[in-house]
Order: sequence, then C-alpha cells, then structure tokens
Amino acid sequence: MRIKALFLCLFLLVGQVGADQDTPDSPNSARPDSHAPIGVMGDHIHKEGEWMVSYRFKLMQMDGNLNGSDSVSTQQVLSNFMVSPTEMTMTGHMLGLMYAPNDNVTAMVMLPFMNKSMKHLTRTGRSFTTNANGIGDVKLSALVKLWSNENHRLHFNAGFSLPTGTIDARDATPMGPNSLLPYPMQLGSGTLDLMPGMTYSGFSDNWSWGAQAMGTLRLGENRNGYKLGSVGDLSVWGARKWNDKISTSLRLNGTTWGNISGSDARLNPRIIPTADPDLRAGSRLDLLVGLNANFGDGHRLAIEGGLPIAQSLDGFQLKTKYVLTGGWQFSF
Ligand SMILES: [Cu+2]
Repeated sequence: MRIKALFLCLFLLVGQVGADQDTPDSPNSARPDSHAPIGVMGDHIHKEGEWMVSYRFKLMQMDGNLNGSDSVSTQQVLSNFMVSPTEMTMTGHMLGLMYAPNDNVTAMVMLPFMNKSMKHLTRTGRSFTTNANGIGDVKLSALVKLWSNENHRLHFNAGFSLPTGTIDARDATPMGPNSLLPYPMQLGSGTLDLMPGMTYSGFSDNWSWGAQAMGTLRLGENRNGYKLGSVGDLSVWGARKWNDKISTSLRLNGTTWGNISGSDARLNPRIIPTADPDLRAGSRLDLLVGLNANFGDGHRLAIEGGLPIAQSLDGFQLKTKYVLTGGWQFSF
C-alpha cells in the first residue's frame, strides 16, 4: 500500500509541473534526465575538473519465502529447518564522491552504511529478530568514456569493491546471546570484488534512454572460508523530460546471482536456510518508476521505487516485496 501511494504521488507531482515549457538542449548536465534513474550507479561521467557529492538512501523489504517461484508457508520451511526467516528489512545510507581529472575519466567512491534486520519464527513458536549495522563494502570506480556524440554516450565502468564490511556480525538468537549471524545478515563479501560494466545513454529533445550491464566477480575466498556468488545485473530505462527541471522514468532491472562456494564452518545449515551456502542463488526482474529533479544550481533530487515482476530463488529464501532509492546530488 505504501509503495502504491508513493507511485501515485510521483504521478501527481509530474502532473503539477509537467505542463509548461519544453526547451530542447543537448545531453549535458543541464537536463534532469542526463542522470539515469537514481537506482543506477555510475551512470554518468563528469566534465574535467567537476566534483559531485551525493547521498543515497536505499530500502529493500522482503517478506515470505519462495522455493523457485512458488510461495512457501513458514510452516513448510519449519518442517525442514528448526528456524524460518519471515521478514527482512535492509536500509542503506550511501555517501558518494565523484571527480573528473579530465573529460574522459571520472573517478567515483561510494561509502555505504548498512542496517539489516531479520525476523524469524522457530519450530517451538518463538519469534525473534536479529540486527546488523555498520559500514558495508566501499566501492571505487573509474568511469572511462569510450565514445560520445551530441546524442549518445558510452562508458566503461571499472569498479572494485573493497572488503570493508564485516563478515563476523553477531547478535542474540535462541542459540546464544552473541551468535554469528548467517550469510545474508553479513554486511560485506569479505573478498575483493571486480565490478566491470558498460553504460550507454541516448537522448532526443524530450526523451532519453539507456542501458547498463554490470557484473560482480569475487576474487578468491574470504578469511571465513567462502566466496559469495557472482552477480550479473542488466538495467534498461527510458525517461521523459517534462521541462528543464523534471523528468520521470521507467526501468527494468534484471539481476541474477549465484550460490556461495565454500562455507563458514561455524554456521549450521541444518538449523536455518540462510546458513546453507547452497540456498542463496536466485534471479529477479524489477519494474521501477522514478523521478529526477534538477534545480539548475548543481543540486538534484531523485527518487525511484520498484516491485519485482518475476523472481525465482534457490530453495527456501525470502522474497523481495519492494525496493526504493532516494538521493541528493550536488556538482560543482
Ligand atoms: Cu556524478
């Protein structure tokens, strides 16, 4: 319901401001849709000497379990495991910094602060919640311009993820007051990860469109004896520029990710599915609606929210209900 209300607000806002002027311009930083929907990272490059600071808020809500694409009840999970996760909320606060030493390369740093909360039910009917908070994996990227003309641009994303997020998060569970939390509650991968990608954007007078393909490849095993699965991510979006300040967007985002190889020997996969390294893989297709606002003085605000239109998960895993990203960006 909350997400439906949000989408309604977006469309009402567009209705308010959408009706007036239409100034065609080139795909420069002046137009609201020269940045992709806010949920896309590393989507744009900057001009020589330009800086940008940003803050993003991310929310992901998960509820109920899936086996493949079929819903399974908590009781069904509990007939196989002692404990079933029932709900999860992930929030992230991300600080970003971009700088372009020249017109062809933009450097980017992202520093995330994460908050994960998972609710559970045990076979004996007891419910409990675990929490993990702290810094996540810091991401460093070089965005390298490959080609651009008046209406099109293409760049390569050379990204790295540093293992700054903990893989030893603990909290109170029925197993003990300071138990190691299972894989999806940890804040980092524990490995150095490569994140190569390609981003394309195209522009006409009032419309724009783009696509980004991005991979996450883990280098080696972390010190707890496992490696998270690789991730493949593909986004395709289209945006309508209503005036110099406002654009709205639709985006399809497909993500697929693998199981964990190896395992943390301290976790018992028979107790809870989140501790089983072979019940982590899945894929998901999200449909997202977004709004970009460019205030023209370097400041931008944007929001994007979406719902999965298809998801398939290995074994028993919590399913995603919705995702939401909001952000402020300031270039100077
Ligand atoms: Cu930027």
